[in-house]
Amino acid sequence: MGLKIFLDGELVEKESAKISVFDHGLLYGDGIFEGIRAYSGRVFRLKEHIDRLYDSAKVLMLEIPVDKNKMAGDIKATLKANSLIDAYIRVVVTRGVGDLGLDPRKCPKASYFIIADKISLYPDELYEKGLEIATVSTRRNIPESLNPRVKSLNYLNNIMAKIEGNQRGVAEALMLNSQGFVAECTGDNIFIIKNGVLITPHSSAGALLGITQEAVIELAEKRKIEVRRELFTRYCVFTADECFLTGTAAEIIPVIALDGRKIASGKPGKITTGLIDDFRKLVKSTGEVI
Ligand code: PXG
Repeated sequence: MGLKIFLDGELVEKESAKISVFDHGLLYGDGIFEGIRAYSGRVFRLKEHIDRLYDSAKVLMLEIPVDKNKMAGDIKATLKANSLIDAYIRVVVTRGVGDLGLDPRKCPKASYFIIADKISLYPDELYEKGLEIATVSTRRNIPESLNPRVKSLNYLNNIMAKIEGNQRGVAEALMLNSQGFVAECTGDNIFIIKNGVLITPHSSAGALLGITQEAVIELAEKRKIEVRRELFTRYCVFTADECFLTGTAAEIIPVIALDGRKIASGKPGKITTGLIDDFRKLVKSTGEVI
């Protein structure tokens, strides 16, 4: 039995899950998405992901055809239909089918689909050894044109940054904002630790407000670690005691070097590894049961 995809109200086989070439999600990148994970039969922070999806829709004046409860039910139904308890879930809402021309009024109804599939984890080795990252020249969007808090189908600047990272042979690329402050990586938020204080850029620095980022801040506060959301530069990363990235796909992954400079000893730090342990416990013990 093949993978079942939820597409506009029904579960269909992967082979028949198709959208029109006139969908403005494809023609103009006019749409939004969420990447969610389920662990051991529980969807991690489902409410937060759904809230962020509807907030993104609000900003784009995109009317999702169902309410939040129905969306949550559809996500769980997709997991059940595929007998998945550990999964990666992709929810996509597009502006829908319309004539050529970018005016969204040409699209009478938004479309949405849900893909739930097995997760492909990064190799364990990466979590033990840590990543080397590099700063790339592609800057994060300026909030005045497309606010990075909107998780839209327009990921081209992140993709350009990823290409630069690939060319430099690193697993993740660090993106600065237009003023040169550290914003985030192409699909992850960044944290540094200096003198026992955990620091991550405020979303106004040009970053997505990450759900894993929020969870990590809560875990740090439980450990009585001081947390600050503030602007910082590459200098602060070079001279940090520890550094790590967070994201639904990557979870928490240590960073051991930036642009050829080792961060501290060049090994994952103690606070980072402690937070990784806490996070692994958290995802297994919380979340909405499927
Ligand atoms: N910044 C950006 C630009 C992202 O796209 C994050 C930070 C981390 O946010 P969360 O809420 O996940 O902690 C993201 C998340 C994928 C994929 O398939 C991308 C993300 C999440 C899951 C899967 O590329 N991006």
